[in-house]
Amino acid sequence: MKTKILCAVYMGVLAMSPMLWAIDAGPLNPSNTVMPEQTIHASGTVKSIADNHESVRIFHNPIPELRWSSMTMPFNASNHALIDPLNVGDKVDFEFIQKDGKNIIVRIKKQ
Ligand SMILES: [Cu+2]
Repeated sequence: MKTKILCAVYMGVLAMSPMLWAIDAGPLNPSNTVMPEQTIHASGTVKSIADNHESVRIFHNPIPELRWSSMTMPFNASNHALIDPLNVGDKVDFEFIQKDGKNIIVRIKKQ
């Protein structure tokens, strides 16, 4: 009896795994590398700037694309030169990509 249940669970996992793979493989799909960069647009206020200019904390407005409500959170910069002109308190429009669990700003400008 127990074996039968375990077997059923195991088959269920096996049946699921291709779907999990498909979701997992999405960002690594080679076809994505030739697609134009998929960026997410947002706006907000610079709350703090890392000394090395490689990241900032931004209070961003809601981002419906990601179902994010407004919050203060860290963003990395693809290039620290993006951060150089910024000051704490600046209102900004920016675009970022999501990669390896990080939110990486690729464009940012003061409003
Ligand atoms: Cu956020």
